[in-house]
Amino acid sequence: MTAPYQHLGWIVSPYTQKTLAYFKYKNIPHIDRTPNVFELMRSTPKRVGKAIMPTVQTPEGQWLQDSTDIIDELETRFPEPSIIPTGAKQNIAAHLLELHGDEWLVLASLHYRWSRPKSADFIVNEFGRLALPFLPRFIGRIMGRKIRSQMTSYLPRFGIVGDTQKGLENFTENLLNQLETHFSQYPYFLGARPCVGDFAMFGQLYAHLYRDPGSTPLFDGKPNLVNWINRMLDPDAHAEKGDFLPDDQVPDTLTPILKAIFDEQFEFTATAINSVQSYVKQNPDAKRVSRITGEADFKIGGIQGKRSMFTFTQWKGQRVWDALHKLTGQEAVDAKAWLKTLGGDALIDMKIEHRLKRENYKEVLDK
Ligand SMILES: N[C@@H](CCC(=O)N[C@@H](CS)C(=O)NCC(=O)O)C(=O)O
Repeated sequence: MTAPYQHLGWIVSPYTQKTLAYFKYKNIPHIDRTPNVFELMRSTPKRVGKAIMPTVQTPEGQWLQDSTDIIDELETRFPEPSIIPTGAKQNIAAHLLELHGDEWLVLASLHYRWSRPKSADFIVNEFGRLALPFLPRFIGRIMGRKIRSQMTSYLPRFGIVGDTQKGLENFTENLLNQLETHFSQYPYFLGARPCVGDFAMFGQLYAHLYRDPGSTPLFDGKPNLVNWINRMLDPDAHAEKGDFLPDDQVPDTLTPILKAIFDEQFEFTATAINSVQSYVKQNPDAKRVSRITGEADFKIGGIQGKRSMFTFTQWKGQRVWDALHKLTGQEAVDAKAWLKTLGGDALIDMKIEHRLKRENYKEVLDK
């Protein structure tokens, strides 16, 4: 018998919850392991280049990293039921939601975790318990505090400082209300089957916002959103494997969410992608682009801030761009007309001449 997949990560990590939910939904035989601090700091960098989670080892011994690469690879190995819709609009919507969960909702996750003393205290304990399971709690807490200072040192580069914190709360409250309305009518984002966007959004919503005690009350009075979380957590208990909505329908209840993505996140995404494009134009011999390409203005929940632009944003944003720009003929015309109703001009007009790909767990220019 072949060894099952090994899935490594911590329950408190949103990207780990994303891939774990995927393994469960697809019924892929796997062992879910919690790496301790030694495995994380010493072995993981040898396997995938840095201390990060989640990581997955395939039965052949290959290591996969980045939740998106993990899911993409497993989709080729376990294609049914696919979490990537084939309808043009549904496919774009699924990838916009993926981008939103992975690259934008993470700001809210970080903000609430570290600004709510009840959550921060809970997480210091969790970090200690997960990193050093064999040592007494008080030693675990020392380690937990060390990880907390590393994590909170990242907040300014994501623009999570000063007034934007109020913006993040406006954004989160609106989003959760919109999700409650949506899930009161549909089991998943695009009907009776989860798409790649369900997994990305679930990771953030569950691992941080719902599970951390300081932000759990955000879910009060939102039974339908909580039911969706429970479906994502335990797909076996909700066994029927349904389909995406017919005729490439994207529910109207997603319209406010998609409009907000274009109004705020996508504007920043386009700026970050342009900065990579200009860098390559000015440095035509470059093989790599640095991980951070500079600072830019951004807006969240109506509040303006400044944050770093990550090259990674292009790699993830390319997936949405591909979903649109692979279309031809009437399908492309219809998709663009639909995107215009959502304020998606930045996506329609975006030019990506210099693409990025992932090689050895890093983003490099696709030359
Ligand atoms: N883009 C990566 C992000 C993974 C990630 O940021 N993981 C966090 C935990 S949720 C981590 O390990 N951070 C450690 C670090 O970046 O130093 C993915 O989708 O897998």
